[in-house]
Amino acid sequence: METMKSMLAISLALMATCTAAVAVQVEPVGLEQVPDAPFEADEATVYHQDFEANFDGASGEFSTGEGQWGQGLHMHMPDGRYDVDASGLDLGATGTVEWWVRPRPVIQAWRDQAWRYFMHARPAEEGGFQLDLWRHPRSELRLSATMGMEPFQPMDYPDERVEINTRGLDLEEWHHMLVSWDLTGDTQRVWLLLNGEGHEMTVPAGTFTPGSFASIEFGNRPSGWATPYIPMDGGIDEVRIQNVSVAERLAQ
Ligand SMILES: [Ca+2]
Repeated sequence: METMKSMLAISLALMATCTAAVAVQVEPVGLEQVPDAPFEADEATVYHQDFEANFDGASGEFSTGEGQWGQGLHMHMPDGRYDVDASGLDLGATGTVEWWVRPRPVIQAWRDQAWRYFMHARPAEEGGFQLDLWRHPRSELRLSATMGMEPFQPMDYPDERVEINTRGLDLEEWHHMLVSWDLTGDTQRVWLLLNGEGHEMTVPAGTFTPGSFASIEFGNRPSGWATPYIPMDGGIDEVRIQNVSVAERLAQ
């Protein structure tokens, strides 16, 4: 009887795994236009930082220096980071975070062997919807969407992820990053675009429970993780957060 029970449990687990794998669909998409000027605040913009004047949120080792436009924030080894307090932002079931990045060219971050963290959208409630964007030689640039995620998960976890190969990127240039989500409707959608090209991931409604965010964090390990530092080591500029998804800006 115990054997049958455990066989049944294994079968159910396998079925659940297969269902999840089929449920996640990833399609290539592109922006109609990559931004070619500093962002203009529009009615959907809930946060904008160009690093041209005094700003809050940077901590650890950091300095200001050349940006994509004017001045940018340079986050240094080992603990430089930039955190946006998202608790007061009108950000929930839909949103877009975009910014420009330039890891220090000498570290060859787009093709090296290190684990580097680019962004973490930290949920207001523990176990809430969160987004993680990082690069690792085995995963390339990866955006994952989870309901809470512990560090040091297996490399093939979770199924709800989008990856972009970064090996061809120019080490000297600034690059446009965009992460977006829309958890409303019959399918929930999450996007990752790098220099205007990337992927749309769709999952069935109910896969993720929309919630608000405590912080949007850039350039190092997520706050609260007891891991060693995971520095991006380089510059960011023109951080913009909107409370709408990128859907209407995609090329048809
Ligand atoms: Ca700037």
